[in-house]
Amino acid sequence: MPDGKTKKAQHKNLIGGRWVAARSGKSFENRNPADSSDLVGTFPASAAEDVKDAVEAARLAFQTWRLTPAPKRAEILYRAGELLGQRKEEYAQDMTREMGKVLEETRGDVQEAMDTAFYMAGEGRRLFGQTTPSELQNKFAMSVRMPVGVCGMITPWNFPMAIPSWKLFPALVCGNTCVIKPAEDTPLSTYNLVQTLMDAGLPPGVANIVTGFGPEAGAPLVEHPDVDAISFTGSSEVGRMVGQTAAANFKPCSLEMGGKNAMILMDDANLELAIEGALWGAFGTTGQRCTATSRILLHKKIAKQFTAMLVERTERLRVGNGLVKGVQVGPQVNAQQIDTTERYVAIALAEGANLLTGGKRLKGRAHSNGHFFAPTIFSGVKPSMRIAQEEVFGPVVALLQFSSFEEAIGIANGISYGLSTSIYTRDVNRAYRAMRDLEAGITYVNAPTIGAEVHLPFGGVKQTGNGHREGGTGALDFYTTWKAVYVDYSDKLQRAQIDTGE
Ligand code: UN1
Repeated sequence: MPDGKTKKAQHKNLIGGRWVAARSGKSFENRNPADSSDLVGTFPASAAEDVKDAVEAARLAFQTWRLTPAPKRAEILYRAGELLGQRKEEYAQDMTREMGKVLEETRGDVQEAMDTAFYMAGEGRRLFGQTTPSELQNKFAMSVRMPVGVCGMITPWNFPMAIPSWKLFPALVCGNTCVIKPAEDTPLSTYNLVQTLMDAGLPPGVANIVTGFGPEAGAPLVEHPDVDAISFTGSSEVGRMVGQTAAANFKPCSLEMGGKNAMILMDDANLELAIEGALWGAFGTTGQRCTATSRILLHKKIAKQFTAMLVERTERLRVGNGLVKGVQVGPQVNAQQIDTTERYVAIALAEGANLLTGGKRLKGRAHSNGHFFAPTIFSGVKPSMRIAQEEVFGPVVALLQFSSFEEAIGIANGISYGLSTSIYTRDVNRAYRAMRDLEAGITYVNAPTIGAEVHLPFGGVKQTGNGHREGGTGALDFYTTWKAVYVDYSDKLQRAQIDTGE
C-alpha cells in the first residue's frame, strides 16, 4: 500500500506520481477533533521548494494530459466516481475522524464528490463551444474551450472531499493539471480523493498534493509564476491576500469565502417545517459551513412561538463524537475555531443580545478530549450587532425580528456577504419577490440555507466571492479559456472589416 493511503501513517506529498517527504523532512500532526488522543496521521509540512517540485511535475504532465481526448479524461472521472461509491463508508469514517462532523454528513460529503465526478464526466462529451457564421465568404468561425494549464487549489477543512472535488474534477476534465494544498486539518480526505483518481487511471503528475500551512505552502503556490490559475475556498481574510497576489500577476483567481446567511420566516410559514430547517441549517456541520443559517429573521407575529420551539428542540440535540451512533452535532474542528466561537459569544453578550441556550464549551466525560461547544441561540439581536454581521463558523444562531416583508429583505441584505438565503412562506408572490430581491448567489424557498447541488452554480455576491462560480457550467468557465478560431477556405486574403463587399 502506498504511503499516502495507510492509516495512521506518516503520509507524504504526491509529486509526479511519487510519494515524497517534504524536502525539509518536517511534518505536522493531524488529530481527531473529537478526541485529541487519536492521531490520524502525520503529513509533510511543505515549503516553497516542495511546491516548486509539484508545479514542475504538473507542467510536465500538462504536455500529454491536454492532448488526451476529453471523453477519455472523463472516463477516468467516471471510474473514480464508481470507486468512491465502493469506498464511501471507509472514506466517511476517515473524514469524521479528521474533521469531526457526524458520519451521516461525511457520507454526504463523499456523495457530493461522486455527484461531481459523474456530472463532470458527462462534460467530457460536451465542453461545448460555438460555431457561428463569418462575415466573410468561405470562412468558418468557431470558439473552443482550451485548458488553462497548471491550476493551484487551496481547499478548506469543512468539506474535505466535496470541495476538492469541485475544483479537481472540472479542472481535470478540461485538460488542466493540478497542485492542491488541502487544509492542514483535513489532508487525509484529499489523499483519499486523489488516490481514487489514480486507481481510476489518472496518469502521474496530473494531480499533485502538497500539504502544509498557508504561509509556508499556500502562499508559494499562489505566487508561483508557472501556476496559471488559482482556486481558493476559505476565509475572507486569506482570500483577500490570495486575490491581491494573483492580481499582481494577472492570474485568474476564483475566491469563495464567507457568508452570514439569513433564513426569513414569514407569519404564514409552516413552523414545524421551519424548525427542522433551522436546526439543520444552523447546527448541521456544527455551524461550520459557509452556507450555515447564522441569522433567523422572524416575523413579529410568530417570533415568540418559534423561539420557544427552537430552544426546546436545540436543547435536545446530541453533541458528541461523530462516529457514535445517534450523535447529531460533532465537535468544532480545532482549538482556534472553538476559541472564535467563545469570543463571539462574549461579543454578543457585551452588545446586549440575550443568550437563550448554549454559549459554553461542553466539558462532560464524553466531551473532555474534544472541541465541543453547546448549540447556541441569541435573541434580541439588532441588525447592526457584530453577531448579526460577522461570520462565526460555529454552532451559533442569531434571532432577529421584523414586521414587514420589505423590512426582512432589508435586514437580510444589510451585510457585507451574499452567499445563501432562505424564505419560509406559503405566499407564492412573496416567494418570487424574495427570489428576485435577496442579494445572494443562492436562495431557497421553504428550505434552509444549506444543501446546494453540484450541477448548479455555487458562489456568492458582495464579499463572499469575486464573481466566479463552482459547480455547474460556471466551473468550466473558470478552468478553460476561450479561443476564437477562424478558418479561411477562400484561397485569397480576405480582410475583415475592410473587404465588406460594398
Ligand atoms: C460550504 O459551506 O463551504 O450547500 C460548502 C451546502 C453544501 C456545500 C457547502 N453542499 O451546504
